Amino acid sequence: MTAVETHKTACILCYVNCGLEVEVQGRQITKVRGDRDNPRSRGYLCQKAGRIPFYTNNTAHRLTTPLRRTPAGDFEPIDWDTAIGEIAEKLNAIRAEHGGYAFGFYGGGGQGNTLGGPYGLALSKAMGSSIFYNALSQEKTGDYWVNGEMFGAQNCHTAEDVDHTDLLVVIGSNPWMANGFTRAREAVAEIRKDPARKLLVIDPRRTEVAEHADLHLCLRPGTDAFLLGAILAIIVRRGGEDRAFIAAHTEGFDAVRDALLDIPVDDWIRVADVPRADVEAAVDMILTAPSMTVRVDVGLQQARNSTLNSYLEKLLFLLTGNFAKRGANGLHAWLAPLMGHSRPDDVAPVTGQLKIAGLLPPNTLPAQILTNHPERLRAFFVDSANPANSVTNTALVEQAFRALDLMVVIDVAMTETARQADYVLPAANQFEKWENSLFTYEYPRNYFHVRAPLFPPLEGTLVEAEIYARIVRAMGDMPDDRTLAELRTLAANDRPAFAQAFRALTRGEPKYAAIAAVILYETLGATLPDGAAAAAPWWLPAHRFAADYGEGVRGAGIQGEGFDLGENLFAAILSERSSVAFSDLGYEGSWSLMKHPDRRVRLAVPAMLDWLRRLDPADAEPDPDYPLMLIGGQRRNYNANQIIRDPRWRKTDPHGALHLHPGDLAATGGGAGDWMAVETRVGRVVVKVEVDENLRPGQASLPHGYGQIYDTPSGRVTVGPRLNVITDCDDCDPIAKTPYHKNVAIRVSRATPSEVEAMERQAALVGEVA
Ligand SMILES: Nc1nc2c(c(=O)[nH]1)N[C@H]1C(S)=C(S)[C@@H](COP(=O)(O)OP(=O)(O)OC[C@H]3O[C@@H](n4cnc5c(=O)[nH]c(N)nc54)[C@H](O)[C@@H]3O)O[C@H]1N2
Ligand SMILES: Nc1nc2c(c(=O)[nH]1)N[C@H]1C(S)=C(S)[C@@H](COP(=O)(O)OP(=O)(O)OC[C@H]3O[C@@H](n4cnc5c(=O)[nH]c(N)nc54)[C@H](O)[C@@H]3O)O[C@H]1N2
Ligand code: SF4
Ligand SMILES: [Mo]
Repeated sequence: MTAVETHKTACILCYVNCGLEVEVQGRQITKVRGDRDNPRSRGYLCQKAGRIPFYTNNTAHRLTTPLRRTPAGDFEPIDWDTAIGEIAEKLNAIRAEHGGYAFGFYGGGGQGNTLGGPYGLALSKAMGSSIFYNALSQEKTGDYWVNGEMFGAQNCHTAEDVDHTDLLVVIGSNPWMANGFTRAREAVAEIRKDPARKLLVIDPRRTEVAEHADLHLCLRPGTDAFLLGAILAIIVRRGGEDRAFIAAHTEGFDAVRDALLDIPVDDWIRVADVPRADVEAAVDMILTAPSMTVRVDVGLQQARNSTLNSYLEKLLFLLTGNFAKRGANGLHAWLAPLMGHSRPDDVAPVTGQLKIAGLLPPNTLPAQILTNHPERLRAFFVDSANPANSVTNTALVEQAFRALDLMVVIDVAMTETARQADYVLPAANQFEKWENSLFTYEYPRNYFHVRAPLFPPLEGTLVEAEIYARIVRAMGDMPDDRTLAELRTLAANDRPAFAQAFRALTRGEPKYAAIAAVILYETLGATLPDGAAAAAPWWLPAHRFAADYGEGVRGAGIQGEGFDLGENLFAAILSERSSVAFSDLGYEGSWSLMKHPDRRVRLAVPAMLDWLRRLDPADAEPDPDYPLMLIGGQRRNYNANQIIRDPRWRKTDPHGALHLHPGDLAATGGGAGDWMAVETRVGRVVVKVEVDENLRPGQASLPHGYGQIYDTPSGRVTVGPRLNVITDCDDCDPIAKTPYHKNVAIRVSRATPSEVEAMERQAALVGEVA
């Protein structure tokens, strides 16, 4: 019997990354508790974390050898040296013949693993490429674009002080199911218990969090811009704006006020289909609250008028002065920003698509490949993402992947995306290596959590850092061994001298700057305690952050000056197993994080004010051919993006049911438990149907995170809907190209007898997916 060990780690099922204390026996996690020593999550866990052993314990679906596509279209196992050698050779040929635009990268991290990211990007830079897509650029880039305009950089990012707020406003997010901020259910329960604190929810569905609300504005799906516009208009008509805050900290209020005063308030409230009295009551709550924080997520950001929604949501807290103070919204620190900042002239070749925060939208990915344009995308790496399931229009995405000259997928399992690849490289999973996440969405105190492995890598797999290091080396891009050995010696004995030598090397040679992460891994990494080599790239941001925000670092309790402060910060993040506070800039710290040199918020964003003026109520009318409005990707109790590949992890909702309002279900002539066809202009999926009385009439919902395909001894099974089979790349935001997944126009009918038979056959096989 192997001994039971207790370890600290983190949950990887959403970007809150709660601290876990786990019991481990051999290669199994046998018990999961909340880590009370974790200062961020303080022992909290949601319904999903206890099911995390389904990610670690079942290795039946793990990849354990590199795979190469055969001419017949299936895969053959090959050894690592062959895989790395062939991939490196093909990359060199593409780089020499076509240059950087031919190479693209997707992913580089999921909800709990961002440590591979710097290595993937090093390869990208070595290829001379800046064609980069990830999950954020199909949900958050509208928000980032607005942040760039208002705060001066697209990686100025706001967070919420939920714990201290007097009024929590939740728009298009369901923290009860999706969390999204720390201790979500507890924090909501605390607000509910305190009669002085209030909760306002804006969501078409009576969500689990709306059940706790003091007021729920149950708007018509897709009409947030109208409702938020009307709310803001009422605020300025009443003179409710915070004049002192506006004068002290902002520019452009007059233009904003003029645009808001033009809004036909009653018409727009009618479009949103909420009682006028409720809207007035909401404004009363907002204007009387000593502090308010606004919490949004993809219910607003993947809804119609997405980028405009993000602008209006920010005006709500800015015009009322609920920014950079206790209980409000504020900018948060990052050890290193998760994304970049793009200039307005930074566009992709072929599509001319604007980059935002250094990212391109997956909605434009097929167009970047399926063309004869000389600068088209030819070689593509996907790491820690499953775009064949998670990106709009599955059929088109798969067609594009098959049109590439080279596609490499790095994953732990044979995903739907990996099935399209030329090479599949098996990674060690998130509890078999050093990892961290980068979502430091707290305000004003920020924590960073580096996790130590619980298990050694599964045999046959490699850690991402090692995979990319081997590729870069095989491409011939690494400095010579003597240079590396000298750096290693310096790193072990004299960090300031190492810093100098490292800087000299990377500043002297752009090709070494490109692969700085890999050089750190192979030099400094080799000297780090406990085999934490992969964490070496954090050394650079630790020094940069300490140099820029020394006050914040010391405010979080890490001592030192100059170079020492950076070293101490790096040592702290490496050694603290329950996460460490790395920055506390106080509530006023938002101003030092702003990037406009005068530290004043730009309230007037001309493109947004134009859009507001052009909003047309007719656009909110239902499509007669596709009359229902689908939440295309609802967060429920047991979905977690595409992370867990074992259907048994779900305690409920095994088939990923379609939810309909009882009246809408009756209109189809079907009943609960029937198989239904959901159709759009793009595609058709067949799903089981259930009733949900909390939906608005006319609104439907399908869950996010299903559609995994497994091979069983009795045949191939798709578990739950491949939702993006029905979504359309062009149904998206005009600026950021964010898909309008929360407002997908559909029609529903009963499935045909042959569809029913096929679905029943597959449903019977789900139990065989071990
Ligand atoms: N259980 C679970 N939790 C998760 C995840 C998961 O897969 N499963 N994924 C994580 C990730 S990556 C993300 S991005 C977050 C997303 O988290 P959320 O955004 O909270 O999740 P969703 O359920 O997609 O959508 C939120 C709400 O939008 C509402 N909605 C639909 N249409 C509209 C509309 O037109 N206007 C408004 N105002 N609301 C609308 C829906 O009714 C729903 O309540 O969840 C994270 N947490
Ligand atoms: N229609 C519709 N589509 C949506 C959404 C929606 O609401 N509706 N939501 C969108 C949102 S908000 C998001 S965030 C995306 C999420 O979708 P994706 O961007 O595809 O990301 P994940 O689901 O997190 O993908 C996780 C992948 O990483 C793999 N993996 C797990 N651990 C490791 C590891 O250690 N190393 C490596 N290399 N791989 C690993 C998993 O096997 C899986 O393939 O989906 C988006 N797509
Ligand atoms: S809130 Fe997110 S990180 Fe925390 S336990 Fe739930 S899924 Fe895991
Ligand atoms: Mo997401």
